[in-house]
Amino acid sequence: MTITLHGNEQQKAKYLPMLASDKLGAYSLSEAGAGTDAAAMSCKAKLSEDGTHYLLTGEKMWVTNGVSADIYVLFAKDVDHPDYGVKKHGGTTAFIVEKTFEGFTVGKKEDKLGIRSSDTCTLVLENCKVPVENVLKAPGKGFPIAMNALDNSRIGIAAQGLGIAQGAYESALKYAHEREAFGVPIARHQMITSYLADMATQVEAARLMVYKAAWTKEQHYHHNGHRHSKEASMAKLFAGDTAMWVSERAVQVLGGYGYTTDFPVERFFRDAKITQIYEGTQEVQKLVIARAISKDV
Ligand code: COS
Repeated sequence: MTITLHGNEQQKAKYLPMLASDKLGAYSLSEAGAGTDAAAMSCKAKLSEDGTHYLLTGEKMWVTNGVSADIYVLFAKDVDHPDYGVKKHGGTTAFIVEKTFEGFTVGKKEDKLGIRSSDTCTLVLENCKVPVENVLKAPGKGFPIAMNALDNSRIGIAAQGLGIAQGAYESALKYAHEREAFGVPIARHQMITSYLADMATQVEAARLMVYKAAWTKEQHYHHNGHRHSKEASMAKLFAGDTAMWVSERAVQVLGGYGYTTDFPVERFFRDAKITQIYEGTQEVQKLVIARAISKDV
């Protein structure tokens, strides 16, 4: 969670034990009109007259674990910050918000195609009262915190995509060796053999990209290496597409059975899709990669 990296000692002392126990944390950046274009967020924060707290107004969207969480790292624009209205992301501030804070409510819970065991919802802020000591780093310093968190979490989504692909591939492999057609296991029919070989290769390539991104991240934090934005986006892009492609092929290998809930591949197929969308769409990953490689010219 971002708090680990950006919180001050007081914030760490208060919140890390909570998160180490039974409390869940959530990250809240997106809004209805600010997904890919994160800097376009419209949630506002205004310092109270006595300077003790901020009042947050607006609505956040697509908050993973938003219903179950107790603590949120939530982004809003400080309207009194000198950069507000000057830079597009000007004034963006990261706040630690507790569910019990006055003016905070959990909004609509989404009914989703996949990842149904994790809730996704909106958060409604109506003059939500957040103490000034709950600002991460400093007012106006939130946008790099948000981007930096995404550099890290995209590796997590890449790993999720890899896990989905691996699960789908293993199900298809097992089924293809058990199911017979024309007197032999379907794994011995060349077309299925070809699918399985491609699936295995894609999964292996995705695994190496996830490991490379994780290694680059470690080099960045512990050995002064370059920032891992490009590697994280490449891993997420490749592993997300691999999850989608492999899980779709797995359904195909299982045929009609793959389309039913008797086998896990229909779930892998539904779950795979989100890895091409959240933590930044595949199109955003390409943007990040393209910006990074243009620096090499
Ligand atoms: N780490 C730290 N800081 C970063 C950064 C990174 N990876 N990437 C950008 N920044 C900083 C820049 O240095 C810049 O700071 P200054 O203005 O102080 O120089 C600031 O952030 C703005 O950067 P930039 O101009 O590149 O921002 P853009 O508005 O062009 O947006 C994209 C860039 C599209 C890449 C960004 O909005 C993005 O990642 N969008 C997708 C968001 C997303 O993934 N949402 C889904 C999950 S969250 S629920």
